[in-house]
Order: sequence, then structure tokens, then C-alpha cells
Amino acid sequence: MVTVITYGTFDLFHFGHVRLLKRLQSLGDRLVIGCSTDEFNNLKGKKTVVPYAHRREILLSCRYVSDVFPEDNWEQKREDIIREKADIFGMGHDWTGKFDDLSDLVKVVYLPRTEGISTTEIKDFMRGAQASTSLISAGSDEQIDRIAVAGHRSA
Ligand code: C2G
Repeated sequence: MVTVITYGTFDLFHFGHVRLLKRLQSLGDRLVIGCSTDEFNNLKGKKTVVPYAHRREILLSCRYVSDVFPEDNWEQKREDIIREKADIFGMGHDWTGKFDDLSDLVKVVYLPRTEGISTTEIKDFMRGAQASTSLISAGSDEQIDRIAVAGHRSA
């Protein structure tokens, strides 16, 4: 039984996350995830939209995931790897080199990220959509027509 372990926030779960989990799971038989708690994300300076309990529930619903445990700090990985009997530690390549110190315990791999999608891009898009909606609701009729037409063209 080959166990693969990874870590992340997985906020606003998207196809970039799915593709990474699929590739990681294909390296072994079992994929387990250390999912960053809300408190740890505060330490990371990340504000999540979806609370930990729901992000865990979503990850567990993913066909590639066998188990999800809380990631509370940067230092727990060695203990997790031993507890989970992990054979492979994998992350997206934005983390390349950051976890090489674990290579005495486990095979460390960095896989290509999926370009064109990220939680930040989703948040930025939603902020833009909200702004244009609030513009439309506050504008006069001709303004609304102009924005609606412009919005239609840019969609
Ligand atoms: N990822 C990806 N493609 C994307 C977006 C993310 O492959 N388009 C990968 C990242 O490289 C990471 C994983 O998905 O391996 C989770 O990404 P985040 O939720 O942003 O996790 P992060 O904040 O990087 O936390 O201790 C490690 C940290 O918990 C990692």
C-alpha cells in the first residue's frame, strides 16, 4: 500500500486542485491530505471563504482522497508522515524546494500547477461581478443599458 501525502487550504475547491489530487493519487494507492485550519490560515495570512469543516467535507467527497486531517502549523509534517506511513510527499510546483528537508523520511515530488485558475482569481472575478452588479443597481436606466451591453460584450 503506497500512501501519498499532501497539504493545502483548498479554499473554493476548483479544477486546479482536482487535477493535482488526481495526479498525486495516481502515484500510489491512498492519498491523505493535511488541510489547513482557519486558524493556521490566519497565521499564513490567508483569509478563507469556506470554513475548515466544509473544506474538509468537500475534500472527502473527492474520489481521489482517502482521508483529511487538520494542518495546524508548519512543523507537523514529519509527525504526520510517520503516523500516516506516507511513502510520497507531493505539492504543486509553486512549493518547489520548500519541503526537500523531508526527503530523509519520504520521497518528495513537486507537480506542475494548473495554470489559469486559482482561489485568488475566483475571488477577484467575484469582486468584479459584484461591482458591476452594484453599478447596474445604482445606475440610471440609460447607464444600466450601457453597462449591461458592455458587460454582455466582455463576457
Ligand atoms: N494548486 C495547483 N494548481 C492551482 C492551484 C493550486 O496545483 N491552479 C496546488 C498548489 O500547488 C498546492 C495545492 O493545490 O499544492 C493546494 O493549494 P492551496 O490551497 O493554495 O494551498 P497552500 O495555501 O499552498 O497551502 O503546508 C503547505 C500549505 O498548507 C500549502
